Amino acid sequence: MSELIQLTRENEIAVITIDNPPVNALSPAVQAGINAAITKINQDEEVKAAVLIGAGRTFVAGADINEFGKITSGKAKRGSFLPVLLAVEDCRVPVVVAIHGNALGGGLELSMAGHYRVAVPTAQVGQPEVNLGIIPGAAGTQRLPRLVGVVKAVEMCTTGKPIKATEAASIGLLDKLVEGDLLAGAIAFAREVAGKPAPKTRLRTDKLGTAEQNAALFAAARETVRKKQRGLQAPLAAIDAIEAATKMPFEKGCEEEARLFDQCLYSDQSKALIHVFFAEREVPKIPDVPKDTPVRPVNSLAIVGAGTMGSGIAMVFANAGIPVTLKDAEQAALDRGLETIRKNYAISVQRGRFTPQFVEERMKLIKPTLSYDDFASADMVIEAVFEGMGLKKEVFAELDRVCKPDAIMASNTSTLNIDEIASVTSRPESVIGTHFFSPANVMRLLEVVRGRKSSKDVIATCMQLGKRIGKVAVLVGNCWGFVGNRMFLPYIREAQFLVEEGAAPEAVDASVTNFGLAMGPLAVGDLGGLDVSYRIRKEFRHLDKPGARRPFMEDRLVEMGRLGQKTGAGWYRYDEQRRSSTDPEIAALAGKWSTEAGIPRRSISEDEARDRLIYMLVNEGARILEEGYALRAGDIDIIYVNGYGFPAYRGGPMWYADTVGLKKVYDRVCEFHRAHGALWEPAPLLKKLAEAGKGFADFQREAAQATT
Ligand code: T1G
Repeated sequence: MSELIQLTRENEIAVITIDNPPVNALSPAVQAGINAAITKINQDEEVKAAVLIGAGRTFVAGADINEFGKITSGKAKRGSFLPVLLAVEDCRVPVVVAIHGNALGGGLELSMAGHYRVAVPTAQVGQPEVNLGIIPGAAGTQRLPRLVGVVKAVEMCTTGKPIKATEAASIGLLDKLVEGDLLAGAIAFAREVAGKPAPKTRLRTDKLGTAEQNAALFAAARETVRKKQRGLQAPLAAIDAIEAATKMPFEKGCEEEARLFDQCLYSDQSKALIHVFFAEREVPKIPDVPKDTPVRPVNSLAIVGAGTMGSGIAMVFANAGIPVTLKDAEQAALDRGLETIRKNYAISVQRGRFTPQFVEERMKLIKPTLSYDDFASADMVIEAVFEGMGLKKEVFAELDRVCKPDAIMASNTSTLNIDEIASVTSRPESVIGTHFFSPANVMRLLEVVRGRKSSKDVIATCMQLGKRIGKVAVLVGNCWGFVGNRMFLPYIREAQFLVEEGAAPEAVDASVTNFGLAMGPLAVGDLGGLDVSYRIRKEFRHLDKPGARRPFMEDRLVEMGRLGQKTGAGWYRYDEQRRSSTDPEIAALAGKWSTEAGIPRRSISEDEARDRLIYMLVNEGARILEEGYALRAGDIDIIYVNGYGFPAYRGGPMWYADTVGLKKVYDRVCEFHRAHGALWEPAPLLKKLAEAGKGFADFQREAAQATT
């Protein structure tokens, strides 16, 4: 056998072990190895049953996702895993699949071709292919409904969410849960079934339902997908494939699945989602901070500021089991903070995300205080006070006095200069930015802001901490607005210009929500409060390009007291349940103010609005890349997908620009530059790549090659 597949014997039980670190992905060589092992078992009369198990930390996490890019780019042929699965299912002896860690995608499909499945209780099984814009491609949509029924199969294949082994056992997907040693348990189970007829999943039809039951079920499933997974193609294809399982013989169903799989695999959505998958795994790789950089322990956290952000951050760490000391200057503020935390937890319990017991345990981890004296033993402190440099400097001067020598001191600032904050301490190497996104206990994104003097162990600690607290931590540079907000502010500024030039707010927002963003820029402003960006615009007016056009619409709304959802009116009107409606007063105001400002009003197409919003992001992203404030174009994509509701199936702003073609994007930016002036000055990198016929991906590849 190859080193990827070992075949051993425990007396009359054969054991096939897959050993393809890190996740036993089903590369073509692994598939061939499994096939060879089955052939050997069929030829060995002494073998009465077989166990199939994974080495390392997990069973099989699926097909090797690296292969897909090779297939769609023509560098590799799409093989089929089906013959190997048939070989397993038609094996002369019963095959017991033993699962620990994850059996995902092809891993679950492989296990369903086995005659029996046993697992440790902590294992998870699933068909997550839709997260990659594809569907199960090895009869998963044909065998899963045969084992768990159509409803559960549709749910698992359209959401992509794995289920725990305990649930899988309760619905017949697993035959037994093994406490203790998995291999021993699987061998014992194999001995019990040896010599008996082995059930072949593909021959089962008892759970496939009837045509009339299924017709209603599939219609409802399609409706749900269209609502909850707006714009996504793969979940609908998965439903089609499962429907084929209920209407066709197994072989025909597999053919239909293969047709639908290819349709998805070659789609832009799948290429974008696979890019996001790998880009997210590139993010923790910091060229000058090696993977084995020592990290500081973070087993206790202190937070300064019990406002919305401080309370949310306290929940994030408490949820990860890290004790939190939460400080505010006044008891009333502290009480409000704890009340906010309790309310947020109550919502999570109501939604079934946490149990009351879990919440009680977490609340015990959060200790309120009014005094810095309680910070003395904290491994890390996060400052989350009002966004003013003066106050932050006061806080950090105090932290420098009270924190223990190796404490990490982080600021949750969203725009202020980390180096300036660090300058008031005696230990700038321990100062860093940890920019959480509101609501901190929900949004996955965490920008880790590297100060000029932030030490490598502090950076490594914060990047690793990200995964521990369930965040996607992205290292960004200390420019104004870091990466996300530095791109977002010109984006919302452009939205205002569009209204000032004649577009209705709802049309501006629709131009990007139709593109797939979760919310439009004006609705986002109303959600966060128009006074927030108003204050930022005022505070940083000195940074504006001299003579550049400035938006006036939102400032006027704020001065009228229209702050958005919190005042019942901003760009839109809001009822008590904060449901929005368009406000004719806005159109009247925009018309009046634009005329006064001498701005000609015109009708603006959805394409123009969308291009001006998305390409403003891209243009600023190109500057950030060139100036080195983001390590990779993929990092910018991960920031926008996880922090700003950019559709993952578009890959992120930089990936999307590459799919359009940078020459086309550049030409459009030049067109806007001619029409709208200095704010549309093309970024030099965008110009250079466009003229060279390259994309941001080429820039990233060439930069990576240059550093190796
Ligand atoms: N193929 C190739 N590499 C993979 C991989 C895969 N399926 N899964 C993970 N990796 C790499 C990953 O890039 C990273 O590499 C390392 O393993 C650790 O991953 C035929 C067509 C299993 C839950 O979608 O969800 O089967 O950065 O950091 O947090 O019908 O990996 O270290 O160089 O994520 O412990 C379906 C994808 C494929 C599962 C583990 N399967 N993987 O999470 O580690 S399509 C999936 C995951 C398919 C069939 C269809 C997670 C994980 P590096 P990690 P983790």
